[in-house]
Amino acid sequence: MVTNLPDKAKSKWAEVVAARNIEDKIRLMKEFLSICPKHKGTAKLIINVKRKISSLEEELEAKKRGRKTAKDLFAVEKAGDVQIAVVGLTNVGKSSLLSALTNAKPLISDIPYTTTLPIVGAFHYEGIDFQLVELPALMEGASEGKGCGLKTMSIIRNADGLILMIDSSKNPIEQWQALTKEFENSRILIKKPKGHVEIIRKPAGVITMGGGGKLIDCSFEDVKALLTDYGFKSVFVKLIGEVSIDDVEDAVFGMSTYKPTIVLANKMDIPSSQENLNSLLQLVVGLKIIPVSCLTGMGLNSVGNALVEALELIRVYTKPPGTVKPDSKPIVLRRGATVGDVAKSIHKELFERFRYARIWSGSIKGLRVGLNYLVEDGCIVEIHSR
Ligand SMILES: Nc1nc2c(ncn2[C@@H]2O[C@H](COP(=O)(O)OP(=O)(O)OP(=O)(O)O)[C@@H](O)[C@H]2O)c(=O)[nH]1
Ligand SMILES: [Mg+2]
Repeated sequence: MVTNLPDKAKSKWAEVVAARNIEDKIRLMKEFLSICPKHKGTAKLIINVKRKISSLEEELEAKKRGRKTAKDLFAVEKAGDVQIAVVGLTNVGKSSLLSALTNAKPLISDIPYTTTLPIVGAFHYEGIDFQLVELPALMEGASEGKGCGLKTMSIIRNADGLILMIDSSKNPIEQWQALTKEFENSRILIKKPKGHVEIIRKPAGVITMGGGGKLIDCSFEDVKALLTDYGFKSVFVKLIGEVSIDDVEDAVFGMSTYKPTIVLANKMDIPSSQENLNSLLQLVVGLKIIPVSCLTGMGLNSVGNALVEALELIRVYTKPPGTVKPDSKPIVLRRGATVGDVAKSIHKELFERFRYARIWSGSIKGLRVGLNYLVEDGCIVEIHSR
């Protein structure tokens, strides 16, 4: 729904965007809230801005005290190729999953809320290094901050994908509804949207647009007018898929984010679980649901491939010119990646000095290609530079 903000509120948000320090941002966001009209179209926006204010206030407080805060303890440094957050209500078996798939040794217990801080483990699958992060259990109200919910949600927002865990021995519908309610409130999308928008700042210049997607209900001029209203001057508007003017406005407030997700229906070793699994399969469409048991290991060997498919990961094996064997560790990219992306992920200079590449993939044997050539899973690339 379009927020239909009055000009005064739009230009106030432009001031928020331009503010350089935390104190100013908090003050301006509060001013924004005081002039933002309250109606159905702005309800989610208002919740979001309030959340941003409380998170900034906490950051400010922490700076003043100069001490380690819960936020620092929650900090998870990304490692490996892909970061996956493991999310679910309490006692569903998140720690048991980390223990079964990774090198981590989390405490497993039937006492609720055993895991209170993120736990990290490395999971290797066919050349891909996944970093699994068990998050403290979500509870009702997490999206409003209950049980460190804001910090948990911010790790989810920053992750590359999600594993949602359900305890199949308990009512799966209630669990599903509880989880998806918190995601909706936090504007985290777990099903692939038709399209989405990223607003990328440029050091200078004008508003430009690209990315391969298309606008469905407006023109580039409309997008430019909207962004100018909000005080954006030099940005690149990246369109992915089919995008509406509402999606563009959403991106202005940095709201919706899509996280590729798979669902693990755990504890399938318990007899009553089968019936619950059937209800879950009926309720949840459009997501991969894998029945597993972390206790017996059943189904866990499907997790790696399901993540590859949900995140649309591809593995590219590079080899220096003149050699025969490619590197054993592939470069991990997303579907749609090009030879240029491969070069960039090896070294910026290799991209800048690029001349051509040779590709081996299925029946293609040493084909000479340029920067825009789309790479496929399992292909071998040899890059020639100046
Ligand atoms: N029968 C059965 N029990 C399981 C399975 N997976 C986990 N459990 C049990 O469920 C309880 C909770 O497991 P945890 O792995 O600690 O669950 P968690 O989601 O990490 O829980 P919190 O961190 O406390 O939110 C423990 O008693 C586990 O032994 C399973 O596949 N089958
Ligand atoms: Mg745990």
